[in-house]
Amino acid sequence: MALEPLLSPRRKVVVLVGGVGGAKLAHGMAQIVPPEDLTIIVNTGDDFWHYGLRICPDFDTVMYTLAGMVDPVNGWGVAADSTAMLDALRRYGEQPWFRLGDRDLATHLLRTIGLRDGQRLTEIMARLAHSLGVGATLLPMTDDPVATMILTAERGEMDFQEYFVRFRWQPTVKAIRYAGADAAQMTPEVRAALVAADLIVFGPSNPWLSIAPILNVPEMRQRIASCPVPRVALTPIVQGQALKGPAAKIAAELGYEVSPRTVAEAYRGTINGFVFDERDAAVRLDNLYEFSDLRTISCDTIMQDDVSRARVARLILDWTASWEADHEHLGDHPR
Ligand code: FO1
Repeated sequence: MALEPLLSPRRKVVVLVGGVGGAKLAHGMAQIVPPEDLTIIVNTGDDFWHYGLRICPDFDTVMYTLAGMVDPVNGWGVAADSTAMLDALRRYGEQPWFRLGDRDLATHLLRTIGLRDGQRLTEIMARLAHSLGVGATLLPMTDDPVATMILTAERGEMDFQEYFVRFRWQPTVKAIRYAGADAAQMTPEVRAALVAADLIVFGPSNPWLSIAPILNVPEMRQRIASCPVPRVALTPIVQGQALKGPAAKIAAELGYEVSPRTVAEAYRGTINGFVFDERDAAVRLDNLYEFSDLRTISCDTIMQDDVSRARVARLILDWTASWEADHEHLGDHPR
């Protein structure tokens, strides 16, 4: 649903996201940024093989959200999907712990066949997203396999979906690694989007589970850090709690203070702007990056509906547009 037309000058916007939380901001941006100016780079560290199918939960979550067909209750999967395939698996004695709906299955089938035929994930998903009517460009962070692995105190190391879904993020996290990230390559599409970007936004996604895998793709962190444009992150932690999922629990388990300060610290060296929630106005964010002039702003970051998503997106666009009067913060070559 388009709201008002964009008043500030047209800018190329790149948004980095994980799943449900990030998809909300991506959706807010999609309401106010022309599709040809919007690129969403999506975490693929959550991707895994399941019953012979390649599942890309974060990508699909963003795609379904922008297509207006995401399940409104879960925030992932297809709205009003049926479960005949899962029921049939149970009749064979299987105990499927990952809920793949019947319509959702079509996405996994076509993705898996495309990969088997040697196509790149970027190309396959561009085709599927286009078929669903998504106008913005959605890009996997890389075409190469990267797997977020969780070292837990109780059960040793496990892959992300086991930790997140099978064990309902209850095990204690001791460490996280991004297997395959070292060998992954940045795609030409991601590189081109970053080169053209006038604004880069990190969604209110989990810094360790969703954004860090993206930043760990070789070249990614350096390229983003050296973009002479506003690079703004939103906190997923509000009033000591995660907006959704295990961000607060993991922060505590890794020994960090559960606050937006920790989120901003996680992005040190990469961002030059940070959005935190007005409910955390008392949290001291000054002196965060002593020598780097991190700009901060607070607002109501909760994005419950279409209107609040567009409102947060608009705030980021307007706030960062106002920086352009002051080029010093953006490097020598302001866009
Ligand atoms: N999350 C769950 O908590 N339980 C599920 O059974 C589940 C199935 C699922 C199927 C397709 C899909 O695209 C996403 C799915 N998710 C499920 C969400 C997903 O595991 C997480 O939201 C992300 O990986 C974390 O960002």
